[in-house]
Amino acid sequence: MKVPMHRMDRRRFLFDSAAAAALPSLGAIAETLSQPGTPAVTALPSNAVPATLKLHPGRAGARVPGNFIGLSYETNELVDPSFFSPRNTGLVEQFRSLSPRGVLRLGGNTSDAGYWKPTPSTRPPAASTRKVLIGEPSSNLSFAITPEAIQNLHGFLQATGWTCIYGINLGSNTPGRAADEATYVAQVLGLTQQQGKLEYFQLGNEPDMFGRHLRDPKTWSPDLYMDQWLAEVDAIRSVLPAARFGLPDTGGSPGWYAAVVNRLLSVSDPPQVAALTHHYYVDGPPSNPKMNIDFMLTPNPRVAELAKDIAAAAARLSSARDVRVPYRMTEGNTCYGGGKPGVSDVYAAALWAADYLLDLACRGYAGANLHGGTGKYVGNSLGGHLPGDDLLPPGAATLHPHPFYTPIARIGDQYVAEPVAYGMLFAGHFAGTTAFPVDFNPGSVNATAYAATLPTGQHLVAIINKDRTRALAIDLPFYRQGPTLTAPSLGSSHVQLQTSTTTQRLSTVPPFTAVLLYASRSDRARLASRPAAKSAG
Ligand code: BDP
Repeated sequence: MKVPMHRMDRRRFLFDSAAAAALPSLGAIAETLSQPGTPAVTALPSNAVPATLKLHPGRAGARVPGNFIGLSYETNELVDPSFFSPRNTGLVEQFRSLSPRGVLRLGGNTSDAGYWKPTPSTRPPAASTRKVLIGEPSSNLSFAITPEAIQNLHGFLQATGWTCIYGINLGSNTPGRAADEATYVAQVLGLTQQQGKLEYFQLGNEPDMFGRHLRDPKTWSPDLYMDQWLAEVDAIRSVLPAARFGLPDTGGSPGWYAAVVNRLLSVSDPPQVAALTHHYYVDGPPSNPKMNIDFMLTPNPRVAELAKDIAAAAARLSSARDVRVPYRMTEGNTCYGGGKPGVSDVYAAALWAADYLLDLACRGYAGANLHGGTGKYVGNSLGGHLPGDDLLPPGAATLHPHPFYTPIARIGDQYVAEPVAYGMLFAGHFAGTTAFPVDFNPGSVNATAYAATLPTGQHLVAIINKDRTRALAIDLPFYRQGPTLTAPSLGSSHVQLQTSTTTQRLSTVPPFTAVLLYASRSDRARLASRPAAKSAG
């Protein structure tokens, strides 16, 4: 694993919660995992709760694309052409470590503030189309996107092996400028249908929220959005007929999917829809006391509701068009408003990310992009500053990544993988697999399980124990322990994703630990010889 561990000199371990003190043995367990030849977990803790797990590998579920893992960055990052550049080798290396072929989504609130500046003399759009009021009414966050930024973005994507979902301003743009920008971006990045780097365009970020900062809330509606979206799309298609689009990229409002699909089905010459998309944050803002570690790790019914609505809309569009329209979670993280210190930037966020991403994968999502980037630009997306900073005592800001939820942070002169990135790495083991259902009963323990078949036919199981105090006793014969996510406590910034070298069977998943388990050959042989019995464990 090339991802550097947290530098302990940052002393972010100050955020370790009381749970660390209550569980002095977990550190010892984590140590043990890294020692060759020793059993991963030696003794069954007395409080281990027995779990039952039945696997159904014969019932193929969602196919998890190889490019499932993604990151989301503010379009504002493009204002500095040296950021997404092949010469920014530290960032390139972090992307490559996270996934050999992920998807970078550019968007966020700032995507409705950027303007295309093809030549040095190009002027910003007229003030009437430039009105961007994000957060503070006085903020004007207009910024230029230049050809140099797009060329460097292409080099960055080539260096990382990633592709891109490119956000174009809908909130304060003109169709003509959008078409000029799209033409240039498509020409430089190349379309993925032709082995290029551009997956699709998205026009406008969270249009369901435009009534708060860009449009008249009294009249704004999905239909008005579609009028404006189609005007920009048509301008792009007139110069770039092969262009594909993701929409509606909403912040919530699942009702919008159906309205958008209705409208798409009513136009005579519909554009190519590459994906239906939405965003998800557990809750927020940082000042919200409810947004704590325990709430973050509690199963949230909104995940299933959003999945149900977007899957239904995608299915309706797919059957009407006779093509498969996928759905993707294009921007999300723990706490909106830039993340919360001590919640979004600690180990609990790694467990949240691992669980959330695998949940989406098994619910049929084509991918998920977790949001982050540079503190300044996420700050701009929120009106000019990160509200999480207001919660910190004086002088503590340097102990945290900015934004607080970012998977990859810039600390000093280095790019560092933050806790959320470890959860992404864990979940990334399911990329390229085919999920299958499980019946998992962890009793009253807060734990989840997911399973999939690798292209080799081997079975893979993930067990994520999010419980603060209780271990899970599991009985999975013929499975060996793979990468394991641990930390001294839920509030720790010292996260470990370690590969166990033990051949011993894992019988216990300690509290706040996530483990991947790979079937040994004997399991495959056993299942092959007993095709009717689709269960193991
Ligand atoms: C999303 C916006 C993004 C923000 C994020 C946040 O698209 O630009 O940075 O919220 O609040 O809704 O952290």
